[in-house]
Amino acid sequence: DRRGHRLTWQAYHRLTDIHGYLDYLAETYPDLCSVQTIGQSVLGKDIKVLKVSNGKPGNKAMWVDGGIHAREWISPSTVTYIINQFVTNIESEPASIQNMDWYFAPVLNPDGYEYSHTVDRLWRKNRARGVGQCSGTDLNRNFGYRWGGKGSSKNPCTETYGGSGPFSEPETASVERFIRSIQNWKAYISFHSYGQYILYPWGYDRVVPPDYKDLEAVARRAAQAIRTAGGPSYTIGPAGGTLYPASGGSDDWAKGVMKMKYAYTIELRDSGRFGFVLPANYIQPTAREALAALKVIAEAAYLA
Ligand code: ING
Ligand code: ZN
Repeated sequence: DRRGHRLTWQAYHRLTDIHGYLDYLAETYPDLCSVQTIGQSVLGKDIKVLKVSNGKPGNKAMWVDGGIHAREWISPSTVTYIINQFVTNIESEPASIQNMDWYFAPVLNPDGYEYSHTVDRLWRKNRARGVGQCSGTDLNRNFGYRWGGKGSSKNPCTETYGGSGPFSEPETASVERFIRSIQNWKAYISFHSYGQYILYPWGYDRVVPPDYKDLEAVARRAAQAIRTAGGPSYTIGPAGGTLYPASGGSDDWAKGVMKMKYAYTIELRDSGRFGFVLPANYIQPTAREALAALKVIAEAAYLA
């Protein structure tokens, strides 16, 4: 097939291969999968979302994204691994997975992802041209809830530059527009690396939302599922209090503005030995445990 093709999880893939895989799924499983381009990056690359749905009216909706940060290659790989498991095994999955509208965005920062493959392996931000010599906005400081507060910078030369305003970047603006166009969201999950954390709002400061006990309980069960799947220990807690305060994060916006109850940022492997440059032989074990965690969140969202 010229357009779509399969993928493996033994190597990290370039953007065109990941997009080709999404197209392949839509062609091969038209009753289950569809691909939408929700917008374009700064440099004009497509931002693609794969919807996996049995089409039942009244399904709840779940959002899963990866690749907000360019160098965190394990994140897009994990999202495509999860997609593959769901699509090829849908009839053996529980109701919480079958009767749910899934929206997967494996690479939200396509320019940065390609730049990290071709120029600078440790690039984090998007590729917006700055005013001076510094380029890039941190997309995980550019979402519109408590934008510009603690843990984000006004200086375009820093790694946590939040942009000129909330949703100033086409990548985040596309996500906002798309998520606003759909109702019935129950959960938002964003995969990052590294550190092995399951984090929930708030990120903007060391405070928690009123229903944090629900988020904490589900996070605890998700971390336990990771251990049961043979994975390592993941630390759970509110992002601001557990890692560091960071305003303008995607999960804060998902919960604070879009009212998606179960909003999580999952920091995948490892705990620092390889960091962002995680060898490809870790893709499958890492993605397998992430799938176990996601299933726990899906079950809670299904019942919510
Ligand atoms: N860590 C996240 C970051 O954007 C984070 C931590 C999580 C911030 C949730 C805000 C909300 O800095 C990585 N590794 O990107
Ligand atoms: Zn990240």
